[in-house]
This record gives sequence, C-alpha cells and structure tokens, in this order.
Amino acid sequence: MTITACIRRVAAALIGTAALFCGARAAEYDGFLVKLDPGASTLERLPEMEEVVPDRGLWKAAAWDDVERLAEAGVLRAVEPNTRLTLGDPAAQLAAWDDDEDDEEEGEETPWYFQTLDIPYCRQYGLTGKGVRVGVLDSGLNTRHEEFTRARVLTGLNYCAEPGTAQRADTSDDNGHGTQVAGILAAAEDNGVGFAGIAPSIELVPMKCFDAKGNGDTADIVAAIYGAVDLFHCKVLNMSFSDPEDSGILREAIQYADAAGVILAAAASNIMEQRTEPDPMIYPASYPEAVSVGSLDPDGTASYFSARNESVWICAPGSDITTPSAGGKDDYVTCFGTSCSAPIVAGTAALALQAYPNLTPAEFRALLRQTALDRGAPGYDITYGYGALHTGAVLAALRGDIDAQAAALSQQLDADTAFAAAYDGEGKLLSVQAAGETLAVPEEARRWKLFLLQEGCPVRAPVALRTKNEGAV
Ligand SMILES: [Ca+2]
Ligand SMILES: [Ca+2]
Repeated sequence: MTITACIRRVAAALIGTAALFCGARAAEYDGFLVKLDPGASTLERLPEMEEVVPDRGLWKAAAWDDVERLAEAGVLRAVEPNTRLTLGDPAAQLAAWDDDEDDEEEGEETPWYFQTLDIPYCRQYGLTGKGVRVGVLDSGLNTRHEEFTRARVLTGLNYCAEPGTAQRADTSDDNGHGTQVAGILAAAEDNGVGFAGIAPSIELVPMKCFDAKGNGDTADIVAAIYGAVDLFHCKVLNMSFSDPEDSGILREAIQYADAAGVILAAAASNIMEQRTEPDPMIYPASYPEAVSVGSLDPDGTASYFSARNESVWICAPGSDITTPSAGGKDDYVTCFGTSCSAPIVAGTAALALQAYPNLTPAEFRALLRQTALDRGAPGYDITYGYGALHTGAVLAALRGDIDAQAAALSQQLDADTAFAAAYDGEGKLLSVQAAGETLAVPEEARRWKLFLLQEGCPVRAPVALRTKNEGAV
C-alpha cells in the first residue's frame, strides 16, 4: 500500500467508527510513524514526539492530534500507523534439550543440512564469513552461550529501549528467538560442543527490535535498518519476522539498505492456519530487494507451514534445526520455521561476500536464482520460489568452478548425465560437455570467471554474469 493510500485509510478509519488501520486492528498499532520535512524546526516537530531516525525526518507521534498539528504546520510528508509486529509462531520450539550431561561423549554434531548445502566445499576454500558484518534484527543475543564465546559479537543496540537510556545498550535476549536465529547463522565451529553455524566467523551485530514477549513495531525496525547501514556498516541483514502490512516507510528503508549494497534475507513467514492460495504477501520479505526465504524439511520438500506466494525467492532448510537457546550457557532447542531458513541464506551471503566483497545484492539474488535446485512444479513456483538453496553451488558459480556446479546439479539430474569441462591454459572455460553434447563457451563469456548453467538444464549454453570480482577464491 502506498503512503498516500495508507494515510487515506488512516483518515477514513478515524472519521468512521471502525478502528481499523491499514487492515490491522487498533490493538495492533502503537501511535503513528511520521516523516517530516527535513527542514522542520524543533518547534514545528512537537516536543513530545519520540525519535525514530531524526536525520531522515522520521519520528513517532502518539496521537492523531499530533499528526494533524504537523500537517497544519506544513511539515508532514508522510504518515502511517506504527504497526505492532510479533515474532509469534516463527521458530516454534518442538523440543528442548540440555547439553550438560553427555556432551563430552557426543562432542560437536554437524547439522544435517551441511551436506545438503555442501558447506564442506565452502570450508575447503576457507569460507567462514570472516570479516563480513551481519546485523540480526531480532530479540537480542545470549552472549553467555558457549556457542558465542568465540564469536566476534559487536555492541549492537536495543531499539526497544528509549534513546538515551542505559537499556539502549542492552541487547541481551529475554525472548530466545534472536539467539536461535544467530546460532543457525554463527554458532562456533570445531569448539567441541553443540552444532556449527553456516558462517561462524562473521562479525555479528545484535540489533534488538523485539522484547521478551516477541513484540516489536515498524518504527523500531525502520530505525534498526538505517542503523545497520549508517551506524554499523553491516553488509548483510537477517530479518526473521513478518509484518502483514505494506509500509511505505519500511519499504524506503529496505530500498536504502539495498542501494547501499546490503544483502537482505527475510523469512517468507509461517502460515499455520487459515491458508489461502496463494498465501497473503508479508513484509519485508515481499519487497523485491529482500530475499524471501521459504522452508524445507529434511527430505527436501517444502515445509507445510512455509508461506506460498509470489514473493518466495528460494527455500532453505527450516525444520528440525538444532540451535543455541537463550536459557543458559549450554542449552539448545530444536526448532522449525522460516525464521530458521532466512539465516541460512544470510550465512550464504556472508560466505559469498568473504570471497567477493564487492558482490552486489542484485548479483547475489541472481546467483541464488541461477544455482537453486528446481523443486516442485518445473521452473519458478510459489511454494519453492526458484528452488532449493545450494550454498556450495553459489560459491562454485562465483569461482567459475563448473565441476562443482555440475556436482550440485547432479542432485536433480539422471544419474547417467555426465559433465566435463575443458579449460584453456589460463584456466578459462572453453567448453562444457553434458549429456553427450559439447557446447562452446562464447568468446565474450570467457572474459569472466563467473559461469552459470541455465537453471535445471545442463545442455543449454553456459551464461555469463557480469561481476566486478575477478579472481579465484
Ligand atoms: Ca559448536
Ligand atoms: Ca519449481
């Protein structure tokens, strides 16, 4: 919904008797998110307003009277209800277990999806997300947990607390969701306990936007997105939450992050009941700049709860995932939800950025699309998006490693389909042989080290993508 339409809806709701705001119940919003003329004076701004991102003219107004006064002063550029969000059902806990008793015998287990995604291939090239800064917009982080003692955790911000208060620096996790998400992304590897994250060497920035009950609002999310870009200089953001309302101000923040080169991974959302076909669009996953991630079960099929709509870009493991919990220093939970799938894509982005720091968000989205393993109905579909994430194939494509891509594709090809690639003396790809056909790689494509096979079909010509990052990993 556009800002104008939103204002119209707000105005209509206020004039009429129904307490409906952009489709949300009155209980589901907290004041108004306003965008003011950047030139507005302190006086015109109203002293009682809370800051959201003051540099960008974003403030929170408690009541509609305030909004009207701002409009009368001629400084109001946009207004929306400040929608309340809840972490709610994502990452619902199926079971919890305590690692105290027998971890000495068990040691560290490899997550089941490391083989599916071919994480060992990435580790072979030293890819652990080292040096890549990732912001996790969630409920905070339990830094006392044994899986984070080695992690490079930066001091984040608690956006739930008022600016200027001591609580603003406290990003400890009183809910659990944030620690679970961060564990899937960055739990320590080879520390002899628990499990490992996809990108265990990232610089992790906990950005607390949800309180102990899992409640947050659009204003805090927007503030955190601008903070992630301008204050923390993150290269990847994970957003395992969903807003049923399209917000023009949130959309602008997402577009700003994308334009600044930040890769955005968002949970496609969980639909547990009252399904429609397709499921409704959910935000921020449905903004085109965000990678909307659906969930796969261990058998590779879409999880029943994973949203089916045209926002879905790709699917990643999101069921039967064991990860650290906020409870103590050695507690783990087994969870499911698209909240678990998004950090697997965020971790993949961190590995790709470690290898190629100039990779753009658009290039990353294209890589996901072109390396995904098609599932369900042939080609794009609203259940799987472009298909199942294959982290190894993403990195292989970046390296121009056609053999590794072939290995990934062989997961969905007949067993007798063989690949062979011929290179010239400089390691540039000359031809690809598949299913008995030999295809020459066009001269212009040889200049690039990024070669991708068209989705799902090994006998079509390799395609080249522009990349600013020449050179091997
Ligand atoms: Ca571990
Ligand atoms: Ca498909």
